[in-house]
Amino acid sequence: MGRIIMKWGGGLISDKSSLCTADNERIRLLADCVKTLSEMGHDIVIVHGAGSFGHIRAREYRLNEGNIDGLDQAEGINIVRSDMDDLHNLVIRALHPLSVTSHRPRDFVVNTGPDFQGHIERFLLPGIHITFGDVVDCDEPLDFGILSGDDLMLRLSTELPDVSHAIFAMGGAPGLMTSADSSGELIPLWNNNMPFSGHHSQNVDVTGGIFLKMDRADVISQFVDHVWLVDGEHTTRIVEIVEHGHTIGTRIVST
Ligand code: IP8
Repeated sequence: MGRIIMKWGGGLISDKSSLCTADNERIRLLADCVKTLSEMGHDIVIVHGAGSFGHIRAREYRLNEGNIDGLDQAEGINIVRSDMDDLHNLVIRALHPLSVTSHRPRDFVVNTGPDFQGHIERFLLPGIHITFGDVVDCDEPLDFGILSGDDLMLRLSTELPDVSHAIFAMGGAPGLMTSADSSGELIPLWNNNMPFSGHHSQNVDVTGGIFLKMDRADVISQFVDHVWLVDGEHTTRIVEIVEHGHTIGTRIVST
C-alpha cells in the first residue's frame, strides 16, 4: 500500500475571515476520510494549513518578513504558535482513536521555502503523521519566518519512499478552474504549461496561496503518479482517487 501525503487547506478547515474560527464539521469529515484510508492499510501524512489561526496575526506582526528592526515581534511569534497549536490539537482530537505522530515544524525545521533544513526521516515510522504550516526559526538576519504547509508537502512527497498520492484538499471550488467567476469550468487535467485562474488574497495570506500550491504540485508530479487538487468538502472524492484512480477534481501531471 502506497503512502498518501495529504494537505488540508487552511481555508477548508477554518473560516479565513474570522480570527481563530475552526470548521469542526469539515475537520471531522476529513478525519473520517483518513480513518477509512488508514483501514485500507495506507501510511498517511497529513499537513494542515493555517487559515485564520495563522495568516491574520502573522501579517499583523509581519512575521513572514523576518526580524524587522524596531518592531517587537516576539509577542506575535508566541501568539501565532499558540494559535497553531490550538488548531493542530483540534485536528488530532478529531483523528481519535487513531494514534498519530505529531511533528511541529518549529521543533525540527530551520528556514523557510522548499529548501528548508529538517530531517524528513522522522515521518518514516509506520502509521499516521501530522504536521502543519508554522513559524520556524531562520538563520540570521531573518531569525524567523513562515514555513508554508505547501513546502512541507513538496519535501514529504518527493523525499519519502513509496508515495503513491499527494492530495491537496481545498475549499470553495471543485479543483483548478478556468476562471474565478461563475463561468469558470473545472480543469480535470493540468500541467504547468496550461493557464488557470486563481486569486491570491495578498491582504490576508502571508504565504503564496494557489500559485505556490500549483508550483509545488507541479514539482511533486515529477515524482508522484497521483497528484490532485480536490474540493475537500467532498471527502468521498479523496477516497475515490485512492480506490479508483479518478474523481471530480484536477489531476496534476508532469510535462
Ligand atoms: O497555510 C502558513 O501555512 P499555510 C503558516 O500552509 C502560518 O501556507 C503560521 C501562517
